[in-house]
Amino acid sequence: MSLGNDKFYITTPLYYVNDKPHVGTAYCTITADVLNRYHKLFGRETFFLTGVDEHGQKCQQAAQKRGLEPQAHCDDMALRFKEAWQELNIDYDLFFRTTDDYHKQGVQKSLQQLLDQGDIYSKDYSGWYCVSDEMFYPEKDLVDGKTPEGKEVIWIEEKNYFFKMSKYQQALIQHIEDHPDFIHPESRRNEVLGFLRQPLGDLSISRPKSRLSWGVEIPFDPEHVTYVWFDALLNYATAVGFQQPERQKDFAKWWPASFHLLGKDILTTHAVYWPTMLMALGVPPPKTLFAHGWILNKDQGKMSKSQGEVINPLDLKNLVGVDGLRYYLVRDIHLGNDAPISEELVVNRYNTDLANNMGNLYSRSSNLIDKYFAGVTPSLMDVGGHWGEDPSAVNLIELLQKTPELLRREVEAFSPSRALEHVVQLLNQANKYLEETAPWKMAKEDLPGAGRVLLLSLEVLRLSALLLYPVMPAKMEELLSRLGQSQEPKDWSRAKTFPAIAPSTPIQKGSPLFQRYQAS
Ligand code: ME8
Repeated sequence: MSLGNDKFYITTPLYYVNDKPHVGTAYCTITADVLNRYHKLFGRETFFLTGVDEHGQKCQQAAQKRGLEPQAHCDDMALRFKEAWQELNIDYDLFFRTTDDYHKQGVQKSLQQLLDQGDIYSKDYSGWYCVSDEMFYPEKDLVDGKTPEGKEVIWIEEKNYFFKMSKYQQALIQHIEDHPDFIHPESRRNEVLGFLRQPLGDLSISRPKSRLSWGVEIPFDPEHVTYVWFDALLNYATAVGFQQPERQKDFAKWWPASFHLLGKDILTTHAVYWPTMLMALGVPPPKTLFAHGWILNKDQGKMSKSQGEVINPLDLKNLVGVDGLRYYLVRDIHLGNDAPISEELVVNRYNTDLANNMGNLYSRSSNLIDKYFAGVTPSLMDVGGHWGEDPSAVNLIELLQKTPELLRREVEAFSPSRALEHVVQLLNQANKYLEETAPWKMAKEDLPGAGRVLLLSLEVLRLSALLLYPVMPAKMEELLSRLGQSQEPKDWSRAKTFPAIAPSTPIQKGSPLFQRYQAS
């Protein structure tokens, strides 16, 4: 796919503030953070947006339950999300809140524009509404009087304003057909095209204040507030300056967004409501929407705040560290698929890939450098001036030089789990090379030979640390520093440099990089 070489603007959904973050929302946010950090490493200027969705009935009810005013409830919840993201080392550029004034004004301007151009009308409406999803459901879609996912619906009769979404149905179908990268994975794209084979209705975009007062007031009817999805979706554009004349340059710079990451549960709102809203407003749709799968609970159902049974990401963090958790989520969950999570799975992955594979390579190499080379790297000249001709060294160097591009290709194809496999393979091969050559024995008869083996395994570690830095920023920073690379920039040219470690670089042996986790 072609992302262009310069800018990358990535978003997560804005999470509802009806409860605190859990491992499902952490999964989406960590994945976006990792993708963002990769694109930065590839040399792009990036912008990463996340935040919270504060309006709507769901939030109003959650505030009522706590005996708080909605704004006080939102302030508290926004803080909890921010704290969780800080603990998980999420490096966002903007934390968005839909209650911010500039956003509310952007929503009102958009509504006014659509009214003025004849894309909004009002009518009396009745239908089945699901508060949990904040959506109306057609009667035919209900299963035993509930939503297809089994959530409660209530009957509502009221005056609503409608956006003429149906007017843009053909243009949307055309857009999806002309832009194969617009919706990923492909199965989801087909799902949306299937949905669009039926006539598309218009979208109710208001709620009477008598039922719901917590929302952005409709600018042309103060008795109504804006439908929460219409308000929240606009965040992706108002965040970078949409409808703010003083920020036109920002908007021109960042829009269209490169990548909206979202769960498959909210694909319709993003793939149908959002692009038709943008088309009506005269703004191009985002480049790519990616619908990821669900983190499953014990019963193989979606882990969700409304269902109650959720894992706190911070508990898993206490087990294997932030980076261990981040690594598991990206390595074991193929983006787009559903996947289970449990302490056992997270710990197994941590032990296999991090404590054993990477950790062993580092501890063996650093210990031997300490023992035979006084803790500093020999120069290649001092150990024979070449890497040796044995096929395992030649193959390992070849793989090392290929790995950055192999990884990059997978990241750009939205497949970070496969990208990580390339690094794991490189580390596996380096460990095998160490086993075969046994530098701990070789050092006694052929010190230069052992030096070459160790230099090569340090090169593999250095490159792996750089390539895994977006996934495990703290641990890989530490590893790079132990390898004497803390002054080196983390950029793509360094990924392409071989050899990269200067002669006489001190290598710290230190404590294990990843302490092996022993189940109690
Ligand atoms: O839908 N597994 O907010 P939300 C994986 N406010 N991802 C999960 C998950 C799970 N078990 N549970 C939640 C909303 N997510 C709206 C969005 S955007 C303009 C408005 C993630 O709090 C997943 O990305 O219900 C899902 O789409 C998102 O959280 C929904 O969060």
